[in-house]
Order: sequence, then C-alpha cells, then structure tokens
Amino acid sequence: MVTKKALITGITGQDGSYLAEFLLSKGYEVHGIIRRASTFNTSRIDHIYSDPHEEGVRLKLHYGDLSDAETINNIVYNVRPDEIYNLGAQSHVRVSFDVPEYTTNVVATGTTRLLESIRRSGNHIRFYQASSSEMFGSASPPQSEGTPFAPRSPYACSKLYAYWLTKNYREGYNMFACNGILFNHESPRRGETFVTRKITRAVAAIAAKKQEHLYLGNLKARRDWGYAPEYVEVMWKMLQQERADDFVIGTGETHSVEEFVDEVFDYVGLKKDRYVRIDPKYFRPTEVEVLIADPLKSKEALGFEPRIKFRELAHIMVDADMRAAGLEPVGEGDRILEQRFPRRWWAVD
Ligand code: NAP
Ligand code: G4F
Repeated sequence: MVTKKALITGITGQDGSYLAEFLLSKGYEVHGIIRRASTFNTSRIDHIYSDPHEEGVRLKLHYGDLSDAETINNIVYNVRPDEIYNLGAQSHVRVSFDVPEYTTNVVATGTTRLLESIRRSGNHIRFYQASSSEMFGSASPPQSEGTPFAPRSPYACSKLYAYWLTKNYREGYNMFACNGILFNHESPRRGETFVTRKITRAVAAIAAKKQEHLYLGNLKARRDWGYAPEYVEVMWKMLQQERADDFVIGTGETHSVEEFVDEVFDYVGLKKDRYVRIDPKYFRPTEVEVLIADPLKSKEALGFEPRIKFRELAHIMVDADMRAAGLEPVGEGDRILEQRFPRRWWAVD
C-alpha cells in the first residue's frame, strides 16, 4: 500500500500536535513546518518525534514560516504531499489587536502563499483551511454555514480573507480545498493564555498554593467549547469526502466564561470569590458576545457528534493541570477519558 503524505503548518500548536498523532495512527507520513526559536517550541510533539536517522521514521520536520513564500514553495515542491492542513496562525484574538499587520501577514497572506504554491505545483493536493467561528463575530446565533459573517477583530478579518480565498481557489482552479469553520476547542494542550486553560492552570496553581489570584476580562462572553482531539479527526474526514466543501464544527451548546470559572472552582472545591479578580486589560476593543454552532450539516455529512461537552471538558483540563502542578487529580476527567475513548490514538497529557 502507498503511504499517504500530509503536510501540517502549525504542527507545534494544540491542533497540529493532535492532528499529527492522529495521522500517524492512520499510517500517514507526516511532515510539519516548525519555526526557528531560541528555546525549544516542540514540547507538544516531543512524544511522537524520533531521530530522523532511525529507520522507518514517519514524522519529518522542516523549518519554515508562513510569512516566507520561498520556503513554503520549496517545502510543498520537495515533500509533494497528498494533503495539506493549514493550521499555522497568530491565533490569539486579543493579541491580534496589538499586532494587526503581522496577524494579517501570517493568517491572510500566509494562506495566499500556500494556495499559490499548491496551484503552481500542478499537483493534486487536498487542502484544509483552519477557518474560525470568530468570523461570525456579531452575527446572531446559532451560526451555520449559511450565516453571514461579521468579524470583530484583525484576527477574524484575516481568517475571513483566508476563508474566501480558499473558496475562490476551489471554484477558480478546481482545487480540492475545504474550510473547517471550527468553534472553540480546548484541551490540556491549549495555549496557556486562552481563557479556559488560563482558568484551569490557575485553579491548579491556587490549589498548590503557588498563585493567589486569577485576573480575567469579560466574564459574560459565551462560547461553544468542544474537545480538540475530536475536532482534528473531523478535519481529516473533510479531506476524505468525494467533493470539497465547507463545514461548521461545534457542540451546539453555549456557556459563559463565568460558567466555566464556576464549574472549575466547584470541581476542586475552592470558593471563586476569594480568588477571581477583573482586569480591564483583558477586555477587547470589540468583543464577540455569543457563539453557538448549528452543526447539522457536519452531523449529517460527516457523522460528527461530539462525545465531550462543557462539563467533561472542564474536568479533563483540570485533572491534567492538577497533575502538571504535582497534585492528585480529582479524577472525574480521567475517568471520562477512559470510558468514552477506550481506543484512544493520542497520548494523555
Ligand atoms: P495554536 O495552538 O496557537 O497553534 C498555532 C500554530 O501556528 C503553532 O504551531 C505556531 O507555531 C504556528 N505559527 C504561528 N505563527 C506562524 C508563522 N508565522 N508561520 C508558521 N507557523 C506559525 O492554535 P490552535 O488552537 O492549535 O489552532 C490551530 C488553527 O486553528 C489556527 O489557525 C487557529 O487560528 C485555528 N482555529 C483554532 C480554534 C480553536 O478553538 N483552537 C478554533 C477555530 C480555528 P509556534 O508553536 O512556533 O508558535
Ligand atoms: O479563550 P479566548 O481567548 O478565545 P477566543 O477569543 O474565543 O478565540 C479562540 O477561539 C476562536 C474560535 O472561535 C479561534 F479562532 C481563536 O484562534 C482562538 O482559539 O477568549 C474567549 C472569551 C473571549 O470572549 C474573551 O474576551 O473569553 C473572554 N475572556 C475573559 N477573560 C478572556 C479573558 N480571554 C482571554 N484570553 N483571557 C482572559 O483573561
């Protein structure tokens, strides 16, 4: 059997690391683009990495950057992948207000560089674009594939450009290019400054007596939070369809940041009022108030049905952060993982 090759931008991120693990479990040769940094930035993929001198190694890393067309072209040309997953991004919405030009360069123009590179290669490469529910912005919930977009940040505007370009290359050049419009998805590998992880880490640090307070911004914002490993499986499914298309992926539930705080503090038996403080610096110039997916299309076409919802997600993340802080986990999150995913393809954090 011929081994399929996948190329992942953003392989060192939350989703990239799970996706790499998933594709390796499916027998793929996986290529990832990593950025040169002065300290190691590969901690999420270290457990699947082997010395390239060993025989049969199927994970291969290449230095590159979405802001550098020449390198992107070389990698696409040399690797000749069957599938490309474009997950690389300056993905923090609040930070995109501080670095709007850089965010546009990587997220919007970076996608142009990749799509052009595929087009010019003349190879039949299936393309996945990591589009975002942030593109819906102030659009009334629930949001589906047919909802008009109303982006509220430089990040969302850049993602919307990349979304349209992906559609444009599909229609203009008959490329197999899909947009996965994913609602927020989290895990113990979530970046430490996104709100869920910030909360679960803080609770573990407070329990370990290493932190006194947790400073947050807008507690009223509502999000549709799912579990990242389930979301990367569906990225792959999109590229296995007969026809390229765009799909909304989410749980269909919405909860406020405040509800997440309550769930997490209750779970470990701490009183939130003693620890949680508001710092206006975490508010955004323009906020996305409510996101809720209408995931009907992905349920019918891709069979997507999330097994982990809000409460379980919070427990899984807290258990992992308690362990990382050197404490005994409460245990409910670990039990849920064992029960719901008896044949897990990812390493538990
Ligand atoms: P993440 O953890 O922030 O990972 C982002 C990845 O992009 C990292 O590997 C990062 O590398 C890489 N990257 C950043 N700038 C780059 C550049 N200039 N060139 C090449 N790579 C670069 O994000 P994630 O949560 O895994 O999300 C994956 C993708 O899905 C992103 O595009 C994100 O915008 C999108 N998305 C995420 C969600 C969500 O809820 N997680 C929802 C919808 C869409 P370093 O490790 O070196 O920083
Ligand atoms: O966790 P967040 O920073 O995620 P946000 O802005 O929803 O973006 C994430 O999800 C998008 C999908 O919809 C992705 F495209 C994007 O790449 C990223 O993964 O913030 C969630 C909510 C916001 O309303 C924010 O204002 O939490 C609120 N919040 C309140 N206090 C905070 C904080 N957010 C952060 N990061 N830090 C706080 O202290």
